[in-house]
Amino acid sequence: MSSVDKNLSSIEGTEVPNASEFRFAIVYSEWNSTITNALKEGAMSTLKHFGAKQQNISIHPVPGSFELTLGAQYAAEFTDADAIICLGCVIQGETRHFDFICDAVAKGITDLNIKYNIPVIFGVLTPDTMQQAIDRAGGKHGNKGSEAAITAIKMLGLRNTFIQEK
Ligand code: DLZ
Repeated sequence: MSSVDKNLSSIEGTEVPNASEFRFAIVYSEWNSTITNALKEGAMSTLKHFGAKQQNISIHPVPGSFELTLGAQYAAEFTDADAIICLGCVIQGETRHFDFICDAVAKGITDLNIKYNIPVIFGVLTPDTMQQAIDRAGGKHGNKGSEAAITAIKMLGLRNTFIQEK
């Protein structure tokens, strides 16, 4: 299914919990900063749209997407974040660097979800071209940073549902 069909940036009709009591850390890559800054802005404005308080959102840059895993681990260890949103953009190049970075960060972030038992959201674009990245960072395919923020809030809502039912 294409990202057009799964565009969570169209938030009407989706049930997103109130985020006013949640704390978030955003870890973002400085590589492809035009894109990652747009993802970060999308994430922040969406968190606030759903009630998150500015003082409950901490922002942490890392050099490249490969460093997102350790950046997120630091956030899990050293902040009181309920959820961590990782934002990056790895563009397919002529070498296998792309595969190594994408595989490593996907696995690293997956492991952090389990290790810390908190949502660590994979908001990493892996496009073939810069235009595809632009399209997904506030362009015609929405803003994947915004979608990552919604995912974080929904996962915290799910956590609270389980806690209340216990
Ligand atoms: C080295 C590299 C390359 C070639 N491409 C990207 C990219 O498209 N997106 C990105 O976020 N980072 C890239 N990097 C940097 C790596 O993520 C990492 O910072 C370095 O390999 C140092 O560990």
